[in-house]
Amino acid sequence: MTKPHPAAPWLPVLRESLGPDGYLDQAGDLEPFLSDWRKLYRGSTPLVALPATTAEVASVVRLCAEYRVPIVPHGGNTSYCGGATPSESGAEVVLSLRRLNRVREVDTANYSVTVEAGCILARLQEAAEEAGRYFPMSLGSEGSCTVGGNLSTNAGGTAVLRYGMMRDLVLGLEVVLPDGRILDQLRCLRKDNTGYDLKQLFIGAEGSLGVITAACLKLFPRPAAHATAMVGLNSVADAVTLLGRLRDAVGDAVVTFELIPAAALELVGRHIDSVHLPFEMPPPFCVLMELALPAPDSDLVARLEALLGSGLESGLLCDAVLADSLARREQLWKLRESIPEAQTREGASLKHDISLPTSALPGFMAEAVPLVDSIIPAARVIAYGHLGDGNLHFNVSPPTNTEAADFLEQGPALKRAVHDLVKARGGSFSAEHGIGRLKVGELERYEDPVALSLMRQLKQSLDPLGIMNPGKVLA
Ligand code: 2HG
Ligand code: ZN
Repeated sequence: MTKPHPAAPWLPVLRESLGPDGYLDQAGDLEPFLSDWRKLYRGSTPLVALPATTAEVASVVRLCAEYRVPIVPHGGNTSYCGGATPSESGAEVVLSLRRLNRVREVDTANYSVTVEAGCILARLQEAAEEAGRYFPMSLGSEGSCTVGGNLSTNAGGTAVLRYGMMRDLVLGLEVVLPDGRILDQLRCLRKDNTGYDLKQLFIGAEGSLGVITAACLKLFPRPAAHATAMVGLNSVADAVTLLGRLRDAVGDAVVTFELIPAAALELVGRHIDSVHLPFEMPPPFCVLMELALPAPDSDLVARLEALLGSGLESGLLCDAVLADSLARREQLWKLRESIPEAQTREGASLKHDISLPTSALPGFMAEAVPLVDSIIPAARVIAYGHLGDGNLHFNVSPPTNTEAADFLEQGPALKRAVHDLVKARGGSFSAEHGIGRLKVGELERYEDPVALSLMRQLKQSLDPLGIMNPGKVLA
């Protein structure tokens, strides 16, 4: 596909249909839409469409289908895989959902909320809170990512252990199909066995099968009691054992269980202002854990304290701090949430968003760390994150005093080795960040051929013109 001629017939038609507030086409205004959050890609586009209603999205898509113009749906631009960035061809229209951002309805008795795709996640959390309810999706980028992006990438975050991924939070969906028809599955039902569950097709499809315009999502009782702690451990195996003990003791109250290796805390301590490192002697691993219950429960902290006490006595834990105030809780969370930024400030890094059965993580780590060292001697493995979900951000920083370019040259070999090992151990090379443009080749390489061919058939039957986010998810 090549850049449209400035007199391409569809440009004025699109402008006319959207109205003066409904698009951007000046170079300065287009700029923020041309590159992804990680700056892996830089594309180009003649126009960013800004429809404000589902009907307007449908008419943009209908016109694009008529003129065979590819569409790149765009939310908060926080994708880790370049899923919302136009290609370099300059022939694709960006479709920003940011004006389609209303919370349409909170149904407190049904514990549900109907919200439009461009709504910022933090705004949705507030709307739930204002209604005395709770929306649990919690991400580092929640102040700028959108519900449509969360749905399209099936976002994860730090409360998956208790509440599931975005897919698990969806009751109904409204989608504009690649031919401009509106698929109305916006039912707020927990039970609905009426044939194929079509909405699931569009969740995690990264805009390649249609444009999600609204969703009905589950709400929950607001947690009223919290207990937060950071503990020190000698190994990943001990962390897995601790998780089992916690779940046995308090069940679903375990919301968060995040692994933080010493190397990650070291980066945070060096690069992030006003952090308080919890332990004088940094243990090989820390875990940030949070328990929560909907009803006020003054015992929750005491129960966690007792559990940690017996963990210390038995030698499972080497250290522990319990948050005894809101300020302390926030300090502990800041240590975890600052890791991505600290690693970015440290310089180049190679990221692998992997998942395995939680039980397989210790064995994986035992093999993966020496494997990294055999490819890039003295590279620093910063494998952190959602251990409770079996999902680690197996990120690698260069050995100290290494040129970024020399290090990054090893990226493809490292990725191959890490992903091969993940595959061999029954895991996934994309746990929560999606495929986007970055991992199209990985999907081709690792996905079951029957699954891949079904995916291609679905793409072909829903989007025969190939105009929905081309080059993302599938080549
Ligand atoms: C997190 O869990 C994010 O903090 C970012 O998913 C992970 O930077 C990363 O690799
Ligand atoms: Zn993550």
